[in-house]
Amino acid sequence: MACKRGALIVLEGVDKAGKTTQCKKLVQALELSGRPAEMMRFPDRTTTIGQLISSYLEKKSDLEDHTVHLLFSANRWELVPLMKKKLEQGTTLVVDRYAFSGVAFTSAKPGFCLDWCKSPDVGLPKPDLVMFLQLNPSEAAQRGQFGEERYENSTFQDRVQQRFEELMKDTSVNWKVIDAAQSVEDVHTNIQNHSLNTIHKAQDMPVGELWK
Ligand code: NYM
Ligand code: MG
Repeated sequence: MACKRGALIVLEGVDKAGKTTQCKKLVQALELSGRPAEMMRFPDRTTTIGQLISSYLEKKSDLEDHTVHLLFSANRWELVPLMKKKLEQGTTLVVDRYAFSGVAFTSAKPGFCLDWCKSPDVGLPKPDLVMFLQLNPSEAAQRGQFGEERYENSTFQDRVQQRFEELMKDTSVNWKVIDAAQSVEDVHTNIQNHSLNTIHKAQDMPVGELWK
């Protein structure tokens, strides 16, 4: 390798856990310390597929449940060439949601099992680290109202949380649970420590394949 590769770092968690805030702070901190880093988020609503997803989430359109699941996955796959390029160039990617959200949200719907939900994402670039921002539902509720988008209600979010817990039993993924009830700064410090450790370890390893 001409240069050390970047790390693929994912933040997951239910809504209101602080993922977006923490992704931004992490990218800023890495950049300040001279480590190239960029933020990505899924769904990426800017692509053609992303626009279909966005319209579904905003309840402007209806899509059959399997169909929308596959669109979320396709939206990740379409960005894989770019992700691989960035990682190879030495840029660390800090990603706001990934395949784990995909599985947790669809499998929270009736009639979907974890295995079916995982299958379209098998083989995606494997995150070197997945940090789960843990926040119990009552604390999340204190952070304000849910928005108007699909899935943004506490009954559904409870089911999503249970599905994330199932996914976290998989020890082939490098999960770290972060207590998101701490202050923004304390959560950040925690996340930064795990990330620096991961960036260091990942640089000499090839990027893996998820769930393979
Ligand atoms: N979501 C996100 C899914 O249902 N499947 C997926 O694969 C991904 C990545 O989209 N409620 C859901 C979770 C969120 C919603 O996310 C939009 P955000 O981070 O609020 O834009
Ligand atoms: Mg949201």
